[in-house]
Amino acid sequence: MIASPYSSNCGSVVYAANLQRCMPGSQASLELPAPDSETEGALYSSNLGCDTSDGFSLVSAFGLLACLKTLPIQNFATQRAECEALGGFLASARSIEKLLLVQDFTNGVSAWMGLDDQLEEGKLVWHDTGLQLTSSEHGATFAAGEPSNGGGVEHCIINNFFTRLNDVSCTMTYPAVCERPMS
Ligand SMILES: [Ca+2]
Repeated sequence: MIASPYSSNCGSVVYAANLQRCMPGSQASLELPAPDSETEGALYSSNLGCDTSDGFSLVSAFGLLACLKTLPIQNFATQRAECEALGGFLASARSIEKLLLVQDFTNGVSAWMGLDDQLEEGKLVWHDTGLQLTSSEHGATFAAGEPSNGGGVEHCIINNFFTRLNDVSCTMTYPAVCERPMS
């Protein structure tokens, strides 16, 4: 679960998801142009805890926020290294809401996620926390019958497999979703 940054950042203002910025309290109208950040100051910063350098975007959907970037098609190890070099981790999705947010972001194209059992078969570990996949997380996010370890070679995780997670060979090539922690 990602904490909402705007609950602490906005104070007496509200967050306008379509504008991706804080707006003045109940007087805000989404029909009006956004305030000029030059004159209104940091209150109207659009970052809201997402470092948007290097092409990352603040994504808002299903009641969650995440700081995401897609990486072009590569194998799992290459994607993990490139994402970590950007100060991120391959995206996590411990809930169906987070998984749907990520899959929305990739427009239904399968992409590498931050979860694998390369170290020990059957022990899937999240990259962002180092913690093992729980049974409830598995039930919420994996496709039926997955992870299957098909052919004994499926140790890395993609999304958008019948709208859920699936294990495939780490040497296959997919885009990846890189996620930066929200500050
Ligand atoms: Ca599989």
